[in-house]
Amino acid sequence: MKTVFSDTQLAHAPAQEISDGELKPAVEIPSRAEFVLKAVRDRNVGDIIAPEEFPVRPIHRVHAPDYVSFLENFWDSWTTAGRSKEAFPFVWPIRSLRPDVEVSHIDGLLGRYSMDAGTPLGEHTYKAARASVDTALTGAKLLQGGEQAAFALCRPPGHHAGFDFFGGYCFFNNAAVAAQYLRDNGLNRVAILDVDYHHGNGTQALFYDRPDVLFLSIHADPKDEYPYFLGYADETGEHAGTGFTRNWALPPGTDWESYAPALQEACRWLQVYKPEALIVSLGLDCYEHDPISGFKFKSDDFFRLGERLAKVGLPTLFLLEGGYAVDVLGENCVNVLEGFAG
Ligand code: Q9C
Ligand code: ZN
Repeated sequence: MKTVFSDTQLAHAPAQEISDGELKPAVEIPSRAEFVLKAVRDRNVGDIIAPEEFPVRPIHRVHAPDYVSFLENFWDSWTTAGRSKEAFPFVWPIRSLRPDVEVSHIDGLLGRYSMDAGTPLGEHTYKAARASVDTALTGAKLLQGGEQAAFALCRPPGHHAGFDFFGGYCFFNNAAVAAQYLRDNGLNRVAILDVDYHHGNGTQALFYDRPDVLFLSIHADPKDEYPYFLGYADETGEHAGTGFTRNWALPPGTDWESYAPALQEACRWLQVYKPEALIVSLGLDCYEHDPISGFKFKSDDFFRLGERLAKVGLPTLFLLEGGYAVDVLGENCVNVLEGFAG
């Protein structure tokens, strides 16, 4: 299986994040990708190739052009306002405020285009996020070229990012851009299975009213866990997309034994839907020692995850999402890929 990765993805290197009422060392850091890359090399998963550089068009198929421009121009506006360190939003146009007004100040724009205060932006965030999308798109292109599987080593991750907002360490929704790209290039039905510990709110929302992209997500119950405000079992799609979203919201402390039945059901939905390609939003934060998560996967369980996905028998694009136990991230990730490859 080929792996796609670009060093440009390392340029986004946040120092700190707002967490638990204090500024703490950031967890979505470049070494995540470096550890995964090292494991891919050491265990001979396959060739590692650089992504092709794509134009902005496939991103505009999923994200609002004004949002893309906001990210592109962010560092200029930020430094023009006299700031020099990382940015965090701190005010949002919720309910009784006006989301429709056009604000000028960067502090207003940060709130307009975000969902949380936990996602630092810096000088190189935009170019790293663009490179991460290029990696996802190159992976999609490998499937189109007839590969049975590919691994897009995306970073920063994508599944929390929506039509016009960033959050949850995500800026562009890599999985959604890849799915739309496959749709625009000849595939009629694409499925996304999100196994990150956190609900993929951005991906769900982007395809919520569409039957052509099935979205399945297995994650920590949002009543106990980020992103809190989406990802409940009663969210199943709307309009033409009714029935084409499914959520398995599992309790704190879930281990492989109690996870497996949800995965089994999700795989059955895939068999019924019969997509032409499967995109796996591969978070590794279900791991028992993940520093910000509460599930109990052992490293070996990631093999089983890969094995179960292989049984579905679809052309599959694995795309890295979360996972913050940095030193074992590579091992856990390659366990999935090896389990899949058999
Ligand atoms: N005290 C992904 O896994 N909340 N994003 C962290 C830490 C945000 C995770 C709170 C979690 C976002 C892609
Ligand atoms: Zn996650």
